[in-house]
Amino acid sequence: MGIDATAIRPVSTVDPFSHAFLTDPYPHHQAMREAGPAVWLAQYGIWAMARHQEVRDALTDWQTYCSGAGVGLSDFRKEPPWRPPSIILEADPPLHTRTRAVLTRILSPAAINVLRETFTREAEALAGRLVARGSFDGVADLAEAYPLKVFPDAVGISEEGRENLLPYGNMVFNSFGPRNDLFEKAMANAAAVRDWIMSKCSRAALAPEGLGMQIFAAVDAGELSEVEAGMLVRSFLSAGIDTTVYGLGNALYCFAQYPEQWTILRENPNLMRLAFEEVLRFEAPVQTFFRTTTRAVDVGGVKLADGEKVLLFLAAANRDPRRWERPDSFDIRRRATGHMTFGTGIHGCVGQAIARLETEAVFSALVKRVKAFELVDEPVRRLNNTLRGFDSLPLRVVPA
Ligand code: OVV
Repeated sequence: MGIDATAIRPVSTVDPFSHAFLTDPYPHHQAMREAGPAVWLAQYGIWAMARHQEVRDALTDWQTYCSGAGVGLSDFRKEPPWRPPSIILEADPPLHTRTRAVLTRILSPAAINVLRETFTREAEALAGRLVARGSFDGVADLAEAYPLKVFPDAVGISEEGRENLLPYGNMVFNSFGPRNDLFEKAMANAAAVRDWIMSKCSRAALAPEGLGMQIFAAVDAGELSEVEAGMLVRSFLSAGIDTTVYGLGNALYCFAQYPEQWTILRENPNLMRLAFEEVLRFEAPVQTFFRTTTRAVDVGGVKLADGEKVLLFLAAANRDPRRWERPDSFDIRRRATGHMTFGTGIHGCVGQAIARLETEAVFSALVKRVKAFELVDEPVRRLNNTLRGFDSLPLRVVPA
């Protein structure tokens, strides 16, 4: 009872959702890693973890660190969520086990490989057009254009209204943070965007052969209800676009910033998969996710109570010097697998095969055609409470 004289509580006053932090998070990540295995963020009354070991341990212990109370700052047990919770992302076993099994099957590497021909053809055509133009915006013309074409096609949704997909992703990923300016701005026009998304999630709206209709096949097999199937299509449309858009943009940025790494890739195209892992480690498109404790837990001597929000800094784990040599250098030849950008454990990214396929298709098409990328103007960041990436990347390419 009473005060535990040995208890330690590292504290930080930093706001991880401020413009300053989001613009350049890396010095703050370092400070949080050095402050302790878990750090109390006084401004929000939450815990944060920034070391690789602790982030990994939390992600692999879903019994202690649950997702059902939401994977953002908001605690769904205390305040109503802005939309009905995702039945995969914001769910725990046993519900999660059942929904996850369906998506694991539909998005398995073997199932996704069926898309390779189409994805490659689209990437070759787009890369050909852009390299012929010579200069373009790496974000609008490539990082957004490509996923916005191939992913909705693969899911099987209509062409009409696809301009709602990016605003919806912006809403979803900003909503994991506090109700700050980024959140409020993303929610402008929320009702119309949400209505369009939901209208695309029904059986009637989906093409017969797509990934969306494959979810409805699981209803016919007795694995899901009709309503649950629609909710999982919503998960595709929530998680499937912005993540890859930001990932492709960050990859372009890395290769423009470190041209010698592009040269290495051109000389060894077999490094493609490793190179993508290194982009994900070095400039993680998804920076953070929250969990909520289900019991009191001791994290390396720091005591967390039951029912507390824990902010997991995936991107800080990715540059933890306890885990990585030269963590702040972008080196496509390193073994970057083990980064936390896809998470790990039962909630580890279920769409990673399709993310890898998109990136491989785009960069295989570029590696044949582009000798070098040059930034012709300052890249402009697009700040987001969860994602890290760009609003524009004014690029010129030197053709191969
Ligand atoms: C991984 C992720 C991100 C955002 C939304 C969802 C999943 C969802 O299931 O809605």
